[in-house]
Amino acid sequence: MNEPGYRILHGLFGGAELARLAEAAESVQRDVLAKAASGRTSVEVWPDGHRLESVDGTKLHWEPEATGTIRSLAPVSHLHPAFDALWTDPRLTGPMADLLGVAEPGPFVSKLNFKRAGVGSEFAWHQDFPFWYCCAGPAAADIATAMIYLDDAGAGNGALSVIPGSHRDGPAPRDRAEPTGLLVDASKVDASRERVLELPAGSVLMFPGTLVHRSAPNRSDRDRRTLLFCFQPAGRPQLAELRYRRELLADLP
Ligand SMILES: O=C(O)CCC(=O)C(=O)O
Repeated sequence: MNEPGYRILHGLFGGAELARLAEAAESVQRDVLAKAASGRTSVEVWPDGHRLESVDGTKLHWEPEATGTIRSLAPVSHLHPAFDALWTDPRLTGPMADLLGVAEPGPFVSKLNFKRAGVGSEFAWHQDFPFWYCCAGPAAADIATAMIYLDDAGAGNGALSVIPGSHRDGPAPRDRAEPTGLLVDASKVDASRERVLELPAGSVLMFPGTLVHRSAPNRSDRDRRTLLFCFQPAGRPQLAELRYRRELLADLP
């Protein structure tokens, strides 16, 4: 991986194709909300109080402070063919093969983050690695994300921020007082190194699981929707086939 630990691909999607992906996000949201309203779902509450509801093979993560608004859906690619096609799109798989150092990247999990205007909540400083480690064990080191921007992202609508180079230090010390046990200890993050990545719709950001990142709440009047496609070497089990084993956090700092 290059020095800053992330790669930006400008203008990978655009025009009618980008509009189709954004429409797909809205159509998936409509279908999932309709099914959630039917009540035939199972609900789990995370230690931080966030509610996750299983609908149609996806976990619907509700916005904690905006009743009826979806924060994210994962996995999501099985819910729309336009999403599913992204797993084999050479514009993603080529750079991802380079990043992972493998000939053939395959799916681990897909996610749709809505970060809606006015209500999209924050993501505190974290690495994706601890969550993946609790599911995939050491194989989590071989997973990386392609984040596809469906809307322009700026400081005002909760653009993603990163700590360049943080991936090189491996798993970061976690905040032991925080209920999920998954967040980075913010007191140990050098916030003077924070870089807010303001990117136009159609961009793609690629980064490994150990890059420290966060995003502010979206208090603006502009949605900040993104698709996150997490790749790993082809042939390995996907997240949905694995069990979350919180006890594995004990292996990490
Ligand atoms: O969409 C964002 O702002 C953050 C995404 C992220 O870090 C996550 O989904 O784990």
